[in-house]
Amino acid sequence: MITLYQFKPTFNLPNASPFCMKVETFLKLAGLPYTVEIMHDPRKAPKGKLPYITDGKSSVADSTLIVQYLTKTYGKDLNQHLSTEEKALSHAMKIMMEEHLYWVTLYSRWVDERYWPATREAFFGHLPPLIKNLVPKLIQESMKKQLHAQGTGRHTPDEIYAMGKQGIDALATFLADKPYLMGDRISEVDATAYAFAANLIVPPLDTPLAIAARAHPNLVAYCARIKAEYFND
Ligand SMILES: N[C@@H](CCC(=O)N[C@@H](CS)C(=O)NCC(=O)O)C(=O)O
Repeated sequence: MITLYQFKPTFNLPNASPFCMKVETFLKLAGLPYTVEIMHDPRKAPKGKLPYITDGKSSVADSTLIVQYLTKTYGKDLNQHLSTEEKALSHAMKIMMEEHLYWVTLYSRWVDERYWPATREAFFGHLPPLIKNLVPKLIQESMKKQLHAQGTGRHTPDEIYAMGKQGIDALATFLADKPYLMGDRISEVDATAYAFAANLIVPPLDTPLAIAARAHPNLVAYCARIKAEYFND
């Protein structure tokens, strides 16, 4: 049995971590049965980040490696119908979200003081009073360091949000009026796109990124469609 280790559901989403939500979405798209184990401390994960899965004696960390493992082990290639060029294109879209949109989203939640209090409450509100004052601050510092090392954290808020909006607009433009990102049939990149788009649109945070994403009716409808089709439980 596949066990998915991930954070608790937050912000009215299956997961406020787009990488965890991507893997859970992939499992549903592939029709693979799984159970979920909630973890609060990613430092206990094999690579210090969530998600990871176990499957019998196998343990796989990192959403992309998990999808590769599941694809190979269970013969669930969701990209089978795509041409080589379409595969290249969907890979580029995936990387745009996972390596670019991720960081601007992280900035909006963990650094921008307008949205940090709501983030702190959503992620740490359940903790006992003493820890509740200490732990969020420590993790916020770690996020700031990661953002600085990656580079996004060195820009001004206006620059960061302008870059984020460009990515969101590109995603919505590429989706256009297609039901799924690569056309009429759902494919692997939809797991990433749904996770990232829903993580902008659904949480009760009116960040500039959320506003930019909600301004695209096709993106909003896309999220609603995938939720209705695959997350009706
Ligand atoms: N490349 C990894 C990224 C996973 C990742 O960044 N996970 C975040 C949550 S969204 C995490 O666990 N962060 C904890 C930390 O950085 O301490 C993947 O695709 O799974």
